[in-house]
Amino acid sequence: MKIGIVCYPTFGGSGVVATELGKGLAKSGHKIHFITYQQPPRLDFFNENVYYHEVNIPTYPLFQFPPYETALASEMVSVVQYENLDLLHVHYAIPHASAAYMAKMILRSQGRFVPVVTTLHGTDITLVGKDASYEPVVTFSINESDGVTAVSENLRQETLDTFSIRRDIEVIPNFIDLDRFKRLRKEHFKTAICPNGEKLIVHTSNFRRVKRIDDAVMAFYKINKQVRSKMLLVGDGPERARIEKLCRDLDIYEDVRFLGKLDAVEEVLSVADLFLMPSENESFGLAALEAMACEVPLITSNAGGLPELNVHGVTGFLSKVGDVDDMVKNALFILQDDNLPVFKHNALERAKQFEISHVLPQYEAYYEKVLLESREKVF
Ligand code: GMT
Repeated sequence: MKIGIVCYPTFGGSGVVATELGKGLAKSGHKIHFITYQQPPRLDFFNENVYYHEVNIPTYPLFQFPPYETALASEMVSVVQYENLDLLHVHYAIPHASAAYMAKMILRSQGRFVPVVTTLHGTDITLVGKDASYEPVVTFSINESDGVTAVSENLRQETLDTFSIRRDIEVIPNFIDLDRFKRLRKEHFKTAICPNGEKLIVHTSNFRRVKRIDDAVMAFYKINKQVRSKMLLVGDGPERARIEKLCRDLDIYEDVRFLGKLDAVEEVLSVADLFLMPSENESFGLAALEAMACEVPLITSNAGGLPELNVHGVTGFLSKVGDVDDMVKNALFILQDDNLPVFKHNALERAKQFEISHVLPQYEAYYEKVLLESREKVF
């Protein structure tokens, strides 16, 4: 198949999933055309089946906001026409689904039909999408997509509960490449960070409010009073300055390191003993899956799709959003020497269920289904 993939080319989960999906499909022989405003961070290799089309967004003094959606739709039209694409797969509803609808209509006016698959990732539904400023467009473009997938059952249900959706939504979870995400031998790194045998606790995110990083830091503060530990915070974003201040106020700045955005996050995860994800909302929790693949047990909130990933009492524990004391109690249980190896083992076993080789065929089968139904629509 010749597939156009549209995504946000950032370190964020939706961009990572879209890029890794495209890479996987290209390795399976499909021709993949990325259409983005910048090279996605994980698109850093050569493959004869991968093409990259940059969306050029010309500015003009009249524009307070450059019309990205218009430029994107035009680029989609051009790539579909000249590369003869079979299908467009857009990740994140806003504004990619509506831009794809515009491209589809332009192409249709020229006698060319291209089906559009939209994947919902979370914040496009749970945070931004339901805002009245966007809701009518989100509802319309989901309904007008030829196929819609959501990354968890919880997100599927939330989409159906929030918007007036007249179509099926297929659940296809996030996935992991276990060749890349595995526990690497990085003992020297562990010794450098934890010179006195401390436990190592990790959080990775884009440092947005929805991640409740204060809860992660407060949990660490309390854990550290009972079990000597260190904390690594990977990522960056709007909450960074506030969280740094919190660490100074709690006088734990010596024990907490901010690593910023990292490409090789698996190297950090390889030396971690525990991963914290206390999010207010989390449609799937790709960062937690990456941790599990590196044999790191989880302490998460029970928000969104996290219960579909983190098996309570097996791969870690779930707590109510904001219940830091419960997270601390569970963390101390996992960190006991007798328990830690069991949870680590279980985390990896669970991660195996989300191996890319299981999930990629689900997307391929879904594309086939959409293409078949679309042909029926056209003829
Ligand atoms: O986590 C973020 O804030 C980034 C966000 C995104 O859209 O890039 O991630 C969302 O999509 C990921 C991939 O499907 C999911 O694993 C994340 O759980 C989801 N984030 C939220 O729902 C907050």
